[in-house]
Amino acid sequence: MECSSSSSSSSSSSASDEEDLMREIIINLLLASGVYSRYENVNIKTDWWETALFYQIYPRSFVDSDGDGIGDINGIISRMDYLKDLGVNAAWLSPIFKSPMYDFGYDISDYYTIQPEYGTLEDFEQLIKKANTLNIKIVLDFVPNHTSNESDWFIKSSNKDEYYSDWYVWENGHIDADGRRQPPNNWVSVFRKSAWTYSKTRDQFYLHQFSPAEPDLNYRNPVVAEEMKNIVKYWLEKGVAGMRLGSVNYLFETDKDTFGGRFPDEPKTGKPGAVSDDYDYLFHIYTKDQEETFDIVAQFRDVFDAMSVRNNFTRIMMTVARSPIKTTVRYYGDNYHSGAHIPVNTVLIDEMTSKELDARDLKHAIDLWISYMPLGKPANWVTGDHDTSRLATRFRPELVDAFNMLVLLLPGIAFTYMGEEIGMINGFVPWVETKDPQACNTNDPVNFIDVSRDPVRTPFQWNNGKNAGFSSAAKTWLPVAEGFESLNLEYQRNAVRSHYQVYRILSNLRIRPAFRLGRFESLAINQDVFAFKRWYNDDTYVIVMNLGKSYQIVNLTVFDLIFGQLEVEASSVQSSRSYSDNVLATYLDLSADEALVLRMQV
Ligand SMILES: *[C@@H]1O[C@H](CO)[C@@H](O)[C@H](O)[C@H]1NC(C)=O
Ligand SMILES: *[C@@H]1O[C@H](CO)[C@@H](O)[C@H](O)[C@H]1NC(C)=O
Ligand SMILES: CC(=O)N[C@H]1CO[C@H](CO)[C@@H](O)[C@@H]1O
Ligand SMILES: [Ca+2]
Ligand SMILES: [Ca+2]
Repeated sequence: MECSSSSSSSSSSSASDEEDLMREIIINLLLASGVYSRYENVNIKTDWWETALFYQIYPRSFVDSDGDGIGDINGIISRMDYLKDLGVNAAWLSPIFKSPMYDFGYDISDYYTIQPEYGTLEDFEQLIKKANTLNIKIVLDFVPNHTSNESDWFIKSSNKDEYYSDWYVWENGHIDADGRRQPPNNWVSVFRKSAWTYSKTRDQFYLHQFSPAEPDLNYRNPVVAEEMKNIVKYWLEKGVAGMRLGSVNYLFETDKDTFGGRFPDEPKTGKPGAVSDDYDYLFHIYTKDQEETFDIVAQFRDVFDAMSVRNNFTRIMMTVARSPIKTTVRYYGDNYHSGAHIPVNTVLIDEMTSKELDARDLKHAIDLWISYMPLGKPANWVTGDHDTSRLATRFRPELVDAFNMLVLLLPGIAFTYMGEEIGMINGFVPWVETKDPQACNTNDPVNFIDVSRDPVRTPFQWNNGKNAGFSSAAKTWLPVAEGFESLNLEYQRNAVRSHYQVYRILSNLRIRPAFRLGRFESLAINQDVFAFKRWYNDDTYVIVMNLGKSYQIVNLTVFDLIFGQLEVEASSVQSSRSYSDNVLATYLDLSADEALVLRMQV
């Protein structure tokens, strides 16, 4: 097979000529529909989501349309064309429902209403409309585990309203020897400190696995489960293509009836340095991954399936459960329980914890997911979200393209957290401007930085104007990250080589059968160089990345059936290679941090 683009002659002229040529090639590559239409004829049916590129929008920080310093739905509408341009198939939005914002929307007070500062239901309907015209799907974050402590449901429950009384997990505490009120047991919340907060109104403690502003719903009450399913139905009927069920592994706590009616203490981990307020002080055997969870997940799935049949368009369910691998992949479902379409895979975050990247660790992480997930289901890859340090900061800015190559070209579904396509770095948010409850909870103006999630939520950097083009406000809800004058979309759009340009090339490559449907094989060629092969019929690619800080020479014929010459299809920004350059399979020199997408010449 031969790529239908005919530019095989690579001239070696002056740098600026070469840049012009490069730009021209990129533009042709992206715009000449003929290049890609050939691939679209491959007649293997995949459903829309199975190879989709998902883009996560954190609405508060994407675009502010009305100058109040807070991103909003109209802002998102105004940039839908940008998503189209990027090659995105679906956007998933962090929560946009009504919320007092103690946890920035993850504490929902009304699942049927849009948070007013983000817009109205009409705005949201406009968003769906606009997305439909561009053939982009919209997925919403749902947060089934807990509501806001300021929701009507919780207020009524606190007041022992007959209907709502059992909607939350209420327990008596006890008075200790010193006459102090103590919580029911030793459970600790993910955000530190006791998972129980006393309610004066009800004279009982309520459970919150996250912040005290986020009381856990009681899924042992069937009325609660029904109501939550109704919410899913409501939004699917509004036209959303799916919902993301965050923290599903926290839905159930152990059945206290099997412990004589009292929730038991969780055992201590004995982890050095962990104090009783810390989440890792305990093993969470009674508060995470309970068996009942898989049953409720299957019940939710039924709602999605019913809706998919009704409208002849698959509505997808994503689940997030950061658990041991064998547990996480159970959310795919089995013979007894249907599961999620997409159990979100965070191995590229959870397993790649060292700044000193090792190609063998990377191979190991990828193999981990592929080995444990059920055969025949699509994999999915995530390198970041609104809780996780950005790629450029977690590793090195030079490795942004390599990680985008992984996410976009590994088999299956890809997720990009907004800003990773331009390699945004964590912003600096000082203590006085800190908003994240997880950081505030430390009460520590020095060490808060270790847990604060604000740095990854700073406004999207559109251009070098006021507030990086995010907002016209005098002050934005979080400060714009330093360095936006040169690290922004507009700058990268005009640059010949930039993370953005690489990303667009990758999202176009993704459409080819080798990446949509092809087989996969990977190798840690040595400690620093990771490579993988994707092929479909005789169309074969090798993606190779030097994760180390020194020059490397590798021989790609270590892969079966790789030989001769390979042509460069994409190269990381610091690579000296350009599109259509040739390299020898037997001898490839890679500079530090260089990453390439190569195509076999046959
Ligand atoms: C809800 O929780 C937040 C955070 O803990 C607290 O500041 C607020 O007062 C609570 N609201 C009510 C109505 O109790
Ligand atoms: C369902 O949609 C597919 C394409 O998305 C179409 O081929 C098929 O005919 C549709 N079926 C019905 C019953 O409308
Ligand atoms: C990745 C993710 O969705 N994280 C959220 C999990 O739930 C907590 C509590 O609602 C949020 O604070 C996180 O942002
Ligand atoms: Ca706004
Ligand atoms: Ca729960």
